[in-house]
Amino acid sequence: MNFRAVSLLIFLAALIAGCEPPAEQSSEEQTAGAPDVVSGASQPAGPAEGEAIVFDSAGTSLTLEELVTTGNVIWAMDFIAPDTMIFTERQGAVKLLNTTTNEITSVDGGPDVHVSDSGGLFDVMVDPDFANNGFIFFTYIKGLGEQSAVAVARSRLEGKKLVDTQDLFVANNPSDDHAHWGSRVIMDNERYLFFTSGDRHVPDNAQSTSSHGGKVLRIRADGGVPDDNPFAGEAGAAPEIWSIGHRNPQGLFLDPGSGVLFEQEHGPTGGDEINRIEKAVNYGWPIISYGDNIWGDRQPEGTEREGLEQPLAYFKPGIAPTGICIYRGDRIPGWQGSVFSSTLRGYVVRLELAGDAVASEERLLTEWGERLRDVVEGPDGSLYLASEAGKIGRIVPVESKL
Ligand SMILES: [Ca+2]
Repeated sequence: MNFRAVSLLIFLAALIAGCEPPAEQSSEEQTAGAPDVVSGASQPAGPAEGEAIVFDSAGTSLTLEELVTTGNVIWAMDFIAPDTMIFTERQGAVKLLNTTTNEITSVDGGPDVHVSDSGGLFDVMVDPDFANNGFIFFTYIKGLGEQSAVAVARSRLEGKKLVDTQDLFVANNPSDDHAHWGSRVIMDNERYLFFTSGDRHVPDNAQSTSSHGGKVLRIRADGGVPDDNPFAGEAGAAPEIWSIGHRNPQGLFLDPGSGVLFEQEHGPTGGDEINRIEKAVNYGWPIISYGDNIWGDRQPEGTEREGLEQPLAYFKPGIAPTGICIYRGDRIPGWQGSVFSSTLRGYVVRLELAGDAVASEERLLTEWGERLRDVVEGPDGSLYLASEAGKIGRIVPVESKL
């Protein structure tokens, strides 16, 4: 059966299930309503109650510790102290988790979030100089009348309260569409903020240098625009743009080991990508893709064209990727330099890279059965995962357990 035929089956299955997809459907949304026909199996069931998940990876016996369950979609995590995580829930809440006692503390204040089907409060990023300035950065959906737009905000955390919240950026492509937002934010060593913005179901946004849609963007920590951004001096162009041709980029990570900026995005169907982001480069969407835009009328012309960058890795069938990080800890030595992608398909992808190529791939935690929203390395060298069911888990070596 060819890929088209499989795609048609997905479409028919979705119709039968009574969940007719919108005009264009991303791999993210397919996992939400339609059966997972591509892999031929529904999401795996979770483990029996009280049964530990133990698995081997890179020569180490590992186990998953489930810390908490909030019941809400946890979108992002970061750390303000070695044992204190700050995390976001898509419905707008910001919370602290003590990763030793598992105590959760609600935080007041923060951005005024517009909540829709798949949008609301997204990423959270702790300023590298947090101990001195208290800054916390967020990406979120800002309501603009009947429409909404991706925004980046900065607050200051005072105890259990976010104060002095201000928008640093509001995207110039507001829409009443309710998906394809992106969005993640990171800060580099020179205190530039890099963040992602999705195409909002307007594929041509991604190729337009006047639109913030479908881009990686770069601003200063105070919201100002650096004048060495690639389109900063161009008439009619959006000066915040750093790279173009992205679809729905939900992962962004600056690797402290290599200095490389990694981006990860949902493709149309079977074209999810990991890219190495460089200034002014065009990553191709919607002109080229390894996926089929089966729900839309804008079909990629193929997989390659001169002048358009190839992904570092692509996934076909898709994995519905969300967060991404590179492991640089010492607690699990075999994982040094591995790329981790959390996915909505109920597993974590681990890639080993060799130069510009993927040397090996494995899928972990299928037995947990969680739709995963984020993956981060903690200060303790454990790998933390967050799920749409509101679970936070931590992968640790078996021998480190008492
Ligand atoms: Ca691409």
